[in-house]
Amino acid sequence: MLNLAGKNALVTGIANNRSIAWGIAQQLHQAGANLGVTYLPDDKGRMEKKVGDLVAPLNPDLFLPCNVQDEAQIQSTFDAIASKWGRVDVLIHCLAFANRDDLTGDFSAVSQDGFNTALNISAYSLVQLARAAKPLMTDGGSIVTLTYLGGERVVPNYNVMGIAKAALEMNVRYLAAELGPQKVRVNGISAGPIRTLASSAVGGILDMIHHVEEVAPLRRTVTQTEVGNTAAFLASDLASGITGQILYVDSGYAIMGM
Ligand code: NAD
Ligand code: 0WE
Repeated sequence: MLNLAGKNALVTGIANNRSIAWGIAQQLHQAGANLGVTYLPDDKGRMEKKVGDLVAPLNPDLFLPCNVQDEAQIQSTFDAIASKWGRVDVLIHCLAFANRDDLTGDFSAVSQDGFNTALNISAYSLVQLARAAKPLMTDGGSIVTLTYLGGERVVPNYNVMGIAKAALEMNVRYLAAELGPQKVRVNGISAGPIRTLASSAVGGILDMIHHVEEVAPLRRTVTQTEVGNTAAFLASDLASGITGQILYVDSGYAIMGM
C-alpha cells in the first residue's frame, strides 16, 4: 500500500485551489506525509494569506516564502528544513514561468531576457532546489517535477516554455544519474492540459482541452488529483526502482499519431 508516513515532503508551486501542486499536496497528506509548503511571496502578503488559508487543513509543519529567483530564499527554506526536520525525503517541483508575451506569436521573437527568464524559473530552479536538498536527503529520497508534451513536440504558442521543459526533462536525467548512488530518485510527470491559473492565462486553452477530450484514448482530460496520485506513487517506496523517467499522466494523448 501507498504509505508516506514518517516522510518529510516539501511542496512548491501552490498558488490556489486549482494548482497541480495543491492536488499533489492533498494526496501526499492523505498518504501520511509530513508537509512543508512554499509559496511565491508578493509585496502585499496576499499569497502568504491565500495559500496559508488553503493549506491550513493539511497542517503543514513548515510554511515558507520561496521565490526561486532569489537564491537567499532557497537557502532560508532549506535552513528551516534542516533545523525543523533534519532530513527531507520528498521534493515536489511544480512551478514554471515565462513572460506572457513569449507564449504567443512567433517563437523566434523571444528576447534573450525572455529566454533566460523562462529557462531560469522553469528549469534551472530544479537544479537549485535539488542542490539544496541533496545534503538533507540522507535516507534516500524522491524528487518529482512537472513537465508538458510541449517540451518534446511542438505545441502552438507554448514556444519558449517548450525549450524550458526540454531542459527540465534533461535536468531530470542528469540529476537522477548524480543522485542515484545516494538513493535519491528523480522523475518527471508529463501532465495533459488542466485548467489552472497558469494555463487559463493562455489563449486557446479551452480549445486544447476540447481537442484532448476528442482524441485522447480516455476521451477526457486529467485532474489535479490524478497527477497528485502519481506524484504520491513516485514519492513512495512503491516506485523504488524508477528514476530518470518522465511518466505521462495525460489520458493517453501522447501515444496518438492521428
Ligand atoms: P499554477 O499557476 O497553479 O502553478 C505555477 C506555480 O509557479 C505558481 O504557484 C507560482 O507561484 C509558481 N511560480 C512562478 N514563478 C515562481 C518563482 N519565481 N518562484 C517560485 N514559484 C514560482 O499552474 P499549474 O498549471 O499548476 O503549474 C504547475 C506546473 O505544472 C508547472 O511546471 C507547469 O508547467 C506544469 N504543467 C501544467 C499543465 C497544465 O495544463 N496546467 C500541464 C503540464 C504541466
Ligand atoms: O506549463 C504550462 C503553463 C506555463 C506558463 C503559463 C503562463 C501564463 C501566464 C508559464 N508562464 C506563464 N506566464 C504568464 O504570464 N502549461 C503546460 C499550460 C499550458 O500553457 C500553454 C499551453 C499549455 C497546455 C501555453 C501555450 C500553449 C499551450
